[in-house]
Amino acid sequence: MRKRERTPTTYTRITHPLVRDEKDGPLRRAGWDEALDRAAAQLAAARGAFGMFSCSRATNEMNYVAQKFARVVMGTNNVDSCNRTCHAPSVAGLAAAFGSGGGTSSYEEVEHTDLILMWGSNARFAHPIFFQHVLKGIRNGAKMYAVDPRRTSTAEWAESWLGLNVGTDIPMAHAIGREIIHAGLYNRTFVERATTGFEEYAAEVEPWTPEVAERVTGVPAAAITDLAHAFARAERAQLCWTLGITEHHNGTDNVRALINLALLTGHVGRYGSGVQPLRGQNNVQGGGDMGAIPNRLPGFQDMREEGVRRKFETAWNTVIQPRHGMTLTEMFEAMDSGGLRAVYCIGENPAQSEADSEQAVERLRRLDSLVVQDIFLTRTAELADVVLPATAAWCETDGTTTNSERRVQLVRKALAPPGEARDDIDIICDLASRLGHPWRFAGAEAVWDELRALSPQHHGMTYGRLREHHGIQWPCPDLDRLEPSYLHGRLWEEDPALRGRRAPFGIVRHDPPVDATTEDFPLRLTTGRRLDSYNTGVQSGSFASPLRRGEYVELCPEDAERYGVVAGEEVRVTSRRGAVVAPVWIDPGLRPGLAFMTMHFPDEVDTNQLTIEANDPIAGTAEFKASAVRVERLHERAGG
Ligand SMILES: Nc1nc2c(c(=O)[nH]1)N[C@H]1C(S)=C(S)[C@@H](COP(=O)(O)OP(=O)(O)OC[C@H]3O[C@@H](n4cnc5c(=O)[nH]c(N)nc54)[C@H](O)[C@@H]3O)O[C@H]1N2
Ligand SMILES: Nc1nc2c(c(=O)[nH]1)N[C@H]1C(S)=C(S)[C@@H](COP(=O)(O)OP(=O)(O)OC[C@H]3O[C@@H](n4cnc5c(=O)[nH]c(N)nc54)[C@H](O)[C@@H]3O)O[C@H]1N2
Ligand SMILES: [Mo]
Repeated sequence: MRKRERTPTTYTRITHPLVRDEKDGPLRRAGWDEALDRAAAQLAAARGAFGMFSCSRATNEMNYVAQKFARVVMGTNNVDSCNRTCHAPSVAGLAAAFGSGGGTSSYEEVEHTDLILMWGSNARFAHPIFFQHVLKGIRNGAKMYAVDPRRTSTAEWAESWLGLNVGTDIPMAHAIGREIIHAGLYNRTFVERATTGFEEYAAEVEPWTPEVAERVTGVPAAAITDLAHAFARAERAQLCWTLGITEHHNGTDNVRALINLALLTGHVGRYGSGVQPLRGQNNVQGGGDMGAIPNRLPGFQDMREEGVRRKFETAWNTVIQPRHGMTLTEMFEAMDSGGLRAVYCIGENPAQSEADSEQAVERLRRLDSLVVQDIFLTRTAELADVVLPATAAWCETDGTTTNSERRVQLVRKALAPPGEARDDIDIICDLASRLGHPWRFAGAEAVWDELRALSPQHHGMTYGRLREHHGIQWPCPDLDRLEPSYLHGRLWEEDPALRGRRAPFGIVRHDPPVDATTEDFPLRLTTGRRLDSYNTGVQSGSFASPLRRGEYVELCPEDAERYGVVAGEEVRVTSRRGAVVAPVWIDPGLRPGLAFMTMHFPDEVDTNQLTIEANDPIAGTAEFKASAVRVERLHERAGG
């Protein structure tokens, strides 16, 4: 257990390369040539056992070049990003239902809809820009429903808050689906025209009466029925979700259960109606679109298809592996067996962001070589053999990023990078050159134009047009017109020849969280975000603010009383994997039995020592949202 330090850690920018001469020796300053030579030699030695983590904070262009490095220079599809820890289940679930992994609507449509269902999402804190559109929608008359175990800041704006037990989203969704069917409110035309598997779905949800669901979810049957009727009767509805749905051992099943509700009611494929996962880091959508994922080439094209492979092989003058690479999760597992011996980590901090972080750090230590390219000296960088200082994508480079509504937008260089820091793309190209691939791009636009030639859904988006239209949503195959703001309008076509593929209902079953609550671990701990801080705190840890109050374990007043603890008191929080010390915060928006912590202050309180590495078998995402813990007093109070 790490001792809690009272002074918050701050990070400073890395301004020159660093190398380590011996495995357990210190990092020392090096010149660029020495650092790059060394990184190249180490990666060359690990061919066949190499993996790359790519940065969802950086541009599309950088992600395109990074995945090309993995595939062409290192000959592997082992490339992944933080999408694995957050929305991989959304991409998998959407792709299974609709054939593509993007959210179906646009932000503007949220302003012109009748019902906004925020499911497992604290957008008021985590998606404040999107939330402005939600507020406009509410002002225009939309009703918002919030489904979240905590009465969050988002829920404060809702017509109705459904405070369900953690990990009971499938019972909740199934009960809503059953009620819609029994009340005769489902959209027969759409179900018959555009979906498959309705009978099987209706049979699957049949046992979930509102009363049975109330017993499992803890939400009154009347509230479930009310939401079912409101959702089905709404002329237009937006179903938005985030990590409350995906960060579970069955996250993909959860996503399918929500998509089922949109299929049942026809709330998809029309202006104002759709399903939207609000993505995580600013360019995690784009990183995946650029192929920085193990199962897709740029433009979400599958390398198992020969035609696709041929196209890229010709363009890149290489051989593409015809099978999917390892996910981030699988790469960590392969570090145990020696199947993965070298990692090139660009703009990720897995030493603190992975579930069961102590195990993650041990695995990173065991690598033959770790090359880290970041803007700050993170805890992951401290473990590296070579550290390469990069420019910050959002203010020191040119390029594009893609947001949750699939909109590609330009970012422009506004500041000079500090010290010897260099552009991510230039660093990758210099490494590629040392490994026999003399790459050079005349700026970000040249990279983008190479991508446009290979990805039909981006083909029509020249930099000129992106400038002219203030960003363009994909798909944009043509240079002379724009597509509608929403996807899958074809599902509504009467003519089967025009309609395309039907969307299947997902037949999924309730499966409670892996880490069971027991007498020894009676509290359900869920983890997440606050408005004032960002992920592992690397980029948000350096400013002082009265809002940033550091880490706490948040409990409801009843539980604080039950465990004899008071606000501000330091307590020990223990799970089956580790223990941390944190002060108590009392939050009346929590229900008895539920505790909350963030992931923002790992240097002071390493929350991920508590979380469980129970992964979704389809997407590989860990169950960050459900661990079992106990809370104990550290000191006996006098007279207490
Ligand atoms: N300020 C800020 N903004 C951020 C970030 C940040 O660190 N700080 N990080 C960015 C990233 S990478 C991401 S992925 C997004 C994440 O954005 P969100 O997913 O909105 O954020 P979280 O707080 O992790 O989780 C959302 C909600 O899930 C609820 N929840 C927990 N368990 C369950 C459950 O079993 N069922 C349901 N229905 N809900 C549950 C929690 O109570 C929480 O309110 O935010 C992005 N934006
Ligand atoms: N307990 C718990 N743990 C969680 C979660 C949770 O809800 N609960 N959520 C998970 C989720 S959704 C996510 S996304 C992960 C986040 O996990 P990570 O991505 O590992 O964490 P970040 O702190 O976002 O790290 C981003 C890194 O990118 C660097 N960076 C920023 N811009 C640039 C750039 O332009 N170039 C380069 N080279 N580097 C750059 C930053 O300095 C920082 O080190 O955490 C996961 N872990
Ligand atoms: Mo995320």
